[in-house]
Order: sequence, then structure tokens, then C-alpha cells
Amino acid sequence: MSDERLFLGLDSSTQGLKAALINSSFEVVYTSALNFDTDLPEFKTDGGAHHHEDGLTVTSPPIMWVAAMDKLFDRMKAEKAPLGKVVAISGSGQQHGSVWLRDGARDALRGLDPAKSLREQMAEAFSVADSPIWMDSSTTEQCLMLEEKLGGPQKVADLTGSRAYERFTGNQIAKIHQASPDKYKETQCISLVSSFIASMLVGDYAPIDASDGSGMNLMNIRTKKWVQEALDCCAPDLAFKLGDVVPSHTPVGKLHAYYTGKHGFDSSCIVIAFSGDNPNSLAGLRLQKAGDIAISLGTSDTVFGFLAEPTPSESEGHIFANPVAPDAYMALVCYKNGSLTREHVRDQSANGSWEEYRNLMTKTKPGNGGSIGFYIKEPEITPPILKTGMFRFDQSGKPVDSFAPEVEVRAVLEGQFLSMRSHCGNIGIKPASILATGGASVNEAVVRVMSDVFGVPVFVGDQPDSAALGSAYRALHGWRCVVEESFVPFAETMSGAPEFKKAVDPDKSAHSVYNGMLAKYAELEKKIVAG
Ligand code: XUL
Repeated sequence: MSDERLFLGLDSSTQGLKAALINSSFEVVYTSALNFDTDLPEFKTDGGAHHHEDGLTVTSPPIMWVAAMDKLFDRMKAEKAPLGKVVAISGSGQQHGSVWLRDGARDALRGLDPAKSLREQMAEAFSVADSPIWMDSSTTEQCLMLEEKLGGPQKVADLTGSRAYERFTGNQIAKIHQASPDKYKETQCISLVSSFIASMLVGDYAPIDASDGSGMNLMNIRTKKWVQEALDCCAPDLAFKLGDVVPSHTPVGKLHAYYTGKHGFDSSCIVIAFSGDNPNSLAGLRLQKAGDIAISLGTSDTVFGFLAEPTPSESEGHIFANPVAPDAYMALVCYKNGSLTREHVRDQSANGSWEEYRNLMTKTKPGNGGSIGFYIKEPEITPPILKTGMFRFDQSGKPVDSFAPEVEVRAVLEGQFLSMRSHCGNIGIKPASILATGGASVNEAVVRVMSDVFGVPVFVGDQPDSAALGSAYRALHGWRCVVEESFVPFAETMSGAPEFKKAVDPDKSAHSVYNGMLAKYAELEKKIVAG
């Protein structure tokens, strides 16, 4: 195995930095992780971030991300990770966060000296010491400005894939430009977290990739070029500071000599463009063609979809450029009411027992006799429902105060998946098969309803650290494209990867019952959204 080639995926997330090394048979041969709060306590972060007093501003010190690289690479070397066999590296960054580099940063990157730490050498590189991250929601004013300038939220969504969102980088840039014009002026390059980590590896400014670039409200998702009107609305000379967008499989340079001497990497190792954590998770979940979708069932539920033709919407989800297929798209739809809401219903109606829950489910039929429920324990994002509560309707659409326990346990699952089907359909997701991941994916009652509502088979498999693993897959994919001197389909690169296990096939008659319920569900939902 001495000539075995390895591929490294790094994931700079909100809370820490992870590494996953895979071989060409997709086996994970080494992993490592560090946590910003506990491994770098001097930055005094909470969950990797600083939450400011206004309750809206959330930032992280970019020098902490630099220090984390020193620490992780030193640890990997000490643990004798076979870094000399790594032929390509790619990676992931929490989406939307920005890194502001001043004049002189490029020289520091180019001249990285293995006798010193990255932290020492990058200490003076930042024009903004506190990078805004995705948890920041302080830019409502800038979002309204952008929507007004571009012709409304749907117009912004049509152009950039999402309506203006507070955490999206363009709005964050506009805020910093307005609040600190001097800092803006001093800035030579604005990177995303993803492209910044890649910059440290290649020792130069690495470009933003199209998939993570879609989380900025600045890039045309179809042409993958900056929308000049959006740039002009945010700040002057922005195109220059952002540089050009590249497809996600692009090699962005050779690994800088800093890492060969210091950590034992081979000098031929290349770096493939880094991307956002959600795009990398799409790759890590091995979604390969239009119609592949994954539903991650966790505290919040997230739907990842691979799609050929998007229909962006001002009211639901995000469309990004696809990280593994330059002509395709990915959709991301997040729900706040996920496992905690399902567990709340289990606790109220099934004595906290999933077994009792499953027994209760057998007492009702798909479609629940026409009863429909909306379980909004937390203010919901998809669709936006701020007023929390449980809203139940009988078969004639009349509000009722409660359901019998056997109706209640079915209503929450049917409601959640009808909502997913309806909103995912609105933005162009047409599932051919579903991969269910996350805690609740082992629950048969849950995957049965999921399969019947969507009318497609459901596969299951837990994929922990999907962003780091997806980065390693993308390193392999990008490397194959370089070796073959042309684009190789991701599916071809991934052939031979382990298959996920099929959990259920849809029941045709149950599916047709759900088809008949969709319109009624959407109509009731409209009423709830309207308050
Ligand atoms: C996606 C988003 C988060 C971050 C978390 O739009 O804001 O998922 O990417 O890392």
C-alpha cells in the first residue's frame, strides 16, 4: 500500500476544524478534530463565536482560524498521519462568513516561512479583526436596500438564488463599508471562510468557488458571474476585492512549500477550490445526479437537493451552484421544527416511547382520515411562521383543539413531510430517491411516512462529518479532473463507493392519498402563515 494515494478534506466549521483523509477506495484512513473553545481558549469564543451585546451581531476572530491550522497540522504530524501520500486537498468553510485581508496579506501568504507559525505571519493580515459569520443577523437595513435596488425579494432570488438574507455576505460587506469606510478602503481582498483557508494552503489569494459564492446575494447563479448592480449596491470596487469566481472542482494552486518542509507533505500536492459546508455535505452524502435528495433529520431538519433546473423563491430555501456538477444546482431548505417537535408530540401522546408511537401509528391509515396538523414549536423558517403553536384541522378543514393520540402522532409526521414535498417542489426539487440521515432516520415510522409522501424509495445511512468527508471526495474529484485534463462526472469518480442501505419502498396507494392531500395542506398553510 506504500504507493497509495490519499485525499485530504478539511472542514473549518463554526465550532472547530476537522480533517478527514481518504484513500482512492473511499476508506477513511485518518481523522482529527479540534474545538475552538477548548483547544484555543485564549480567543474566548462560545461555540466558536463572539455574540455581541446588541443580540444581533455575531463574529469570530479570523486569526483563530489561522491558529487552528497550525495546531491541527502539528497534531496530524505528531500522530504520524501519512501526509506525504496526500495528492490533493480540498475543504469546507462555514458559509457566508467573510475574511478581510489588507495590503501586505498577499506578501505574507506568498512568503510563508516554515521556521515561523502561520499565526505569527498572518497577525497583521486582517483589516477587520472580527469576521461576521452566518449567525449574524444585524443587516436587515442592508437587505432591504438590496431588495429595493434590485426590484424586490423575488428578483433578488431569481438573480442570486435567495432573497436578501442578513447572514449573506454581500449584506455583511455593505454594513462594514457603511460603518467603517476606512477599514473597507484598507482591504485588498475579501475572502469567504472557505477561500481563506485555501489561501493559506496555496500561499496566495485563492478564488471563491461558485457554490459557496452563491451564499453572498452577489452572484448570478446561472452565469456564475458577479451581478454588477448588487455589487454597486453593497460597496464600491467590490469586484476587484472579491476576484473571479471559479467552478468548485478547479485546482487553485500547489500546496505552498511551507507545508512540505514543516509537515511532510509532498511538493506535488495540489489544492482544489474550497467550498461551503452545505455544498460539501451534498458531496459527502454522495448526491450525484438530479433527483438525488438527502433529508437530514436533526434538531432542525435540512433538505439537500441536486437539481437540474432551479426555480428560486423569495419565501423558501436557497439555490446554490452545484459543487460537483458545474451546470447543475443544489437546493437547501431548512426547517426549525425537526426532532424536538417530533419528540414533543411523542412525549405528549405516546408517553415518551417510540415503541408506543409506532403502535399508535398502526391504528390510523395514511392520510389520517383527512386530519391535518401544523406543529410550530419553534418559530418556523419554511414557510416563515413566527407565531408558535399547534394548529389542527379536521377533515372538513375546521380548526379543532386536539386530536386523539393515534391521530396526533401521525399528523406531525405527515404535516412535516407534506410541507417538505410542497416547498421543495416549489423551488424545483423533483426527488427520485431520498437519503435519510441524522438521529430520526433510524425510526421506521418516520421513514415510512417520508417514502409514502414523496413516492420514492428511502435509503438510510449515517454520515457523520459529511462536510469534511465531502471535501475529501471533492479533492479526489478535482484531482481526477486534473489528471484526465477534462471534467470527469462526479458519479464516475464515486463509482465503487459504498452504497447506502434501502430502508423502504413507497406504498403506491398511500402515495396517491398524499397526492390528494397536497392542495388542502397548502391552502391551510397559507392561512397559518397569514396569521
Ligand atoms: C447555511 C448556513 C449554515 C452555515 C453553517 O445557509 O447559514 O448552515 O453554513 O455552517
